Amino acid sequence: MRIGLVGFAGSGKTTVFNTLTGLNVPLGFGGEVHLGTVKVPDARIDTLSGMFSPKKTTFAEIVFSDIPGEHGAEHKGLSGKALQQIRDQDVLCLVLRDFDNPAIEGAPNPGADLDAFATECLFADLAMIERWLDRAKKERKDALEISHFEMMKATLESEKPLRSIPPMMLDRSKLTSYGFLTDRPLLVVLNRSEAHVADPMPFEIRTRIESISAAGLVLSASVEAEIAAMEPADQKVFLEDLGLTESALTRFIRTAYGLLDLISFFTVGADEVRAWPILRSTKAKQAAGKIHSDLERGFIRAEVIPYDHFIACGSEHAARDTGHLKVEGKDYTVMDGDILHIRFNV
Ligand SMILES: Nc1nc2c(ncn2[C@@H]2O[C@H](COP(=O)(O)OP(=O)(O)OP(=O)(O)O)[C@@H](O)[C@H]2O)c(=O)[nH]1
Ligand SMILES: [Mg+2]
Repeated sequence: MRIGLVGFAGSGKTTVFNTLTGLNVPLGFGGEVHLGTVKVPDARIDTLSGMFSPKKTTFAEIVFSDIPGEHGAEHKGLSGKALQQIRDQDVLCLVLRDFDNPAIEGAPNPGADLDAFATECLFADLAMIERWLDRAKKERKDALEISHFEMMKATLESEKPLRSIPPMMLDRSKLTSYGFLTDRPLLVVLNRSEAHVADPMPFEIRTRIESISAAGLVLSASVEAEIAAMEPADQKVFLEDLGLTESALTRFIRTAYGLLDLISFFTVGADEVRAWPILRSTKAKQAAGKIHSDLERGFIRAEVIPYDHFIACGSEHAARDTGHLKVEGKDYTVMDGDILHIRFNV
């Protein structure tokens, strides 16, 4: 999964990026896009790895991109280059400044920044759709496709993002090549000063976030950066002192997974124990395709043991003998924590 950190100059994107990835990219304005990969912590993988002692243990991964904001006297927004980089991401994470930054004039106004970002994305999508419609009418495109674009245009004109259109009303598989900005799942991070780390999200901002079908998270990047640099035992004490129970990374990943409706299935064996992130409601055959296209093409059946049953039985053998291993066909809906073994023939 790719998550792009975006937002206006000096909002704390690089600080958040360093905290999440454990890297140490220098702060300061502008620069290039930075990439960082993190493992998605999963205690179930730790347990399975302990049981199989495999040659390799592979966690699900998230690749974060730190996309710099635009710098310039009059322009406070996203550059064309940033917009292009945003289109490659699975999820956008908008970092809003809610602390005093001496390099930026004026008090923070995260609500206004959120509106400015939402509007900028909305206009970029609207311009793209209007161009498409102009061309489509000349070229006599399919009437159904035109009606879908008209509906998207009306949605944007009523100041709603495309992600607010329910799946049953729009076939998104036909839209992937456009990379619409307002159709990306959006996670809004309110980056606060140290004094307000444990305060809840202000009502006014929460309402705005809900109105654009996004998810929200509060953190203080500079505090989290300090915590990330500590020994694990000290981290816990420090978090508790602040009135927090989990690090930003843990909260961040859980929110992102929830937003995307992601779950994990597992494959186990002496060679590798591995977590595979998939969208909830994925069928067994498509899930097999995540492992390798041959497994999808030549899919015969899936042998499934739910994680909890596996742990209760203690081994694959015991699970099989006690009827906890189910044989499922291609249309089986894979559940979070399923241990899969795919039978295939190509
Ligand atoms: N007080 C406080 N300062 C912060 C916080 N997060 C970031 N800063 C400071 O704000 C300044 C800018 O932070 P960066 O992370 O470089 O901001 P950025 O969004 O990456 O900026 P660009 O890359 O220029 O778009 C730095 O001096 C940080 O130390 C925070 O949570 N609290
Ligand atoms: Mg930066």
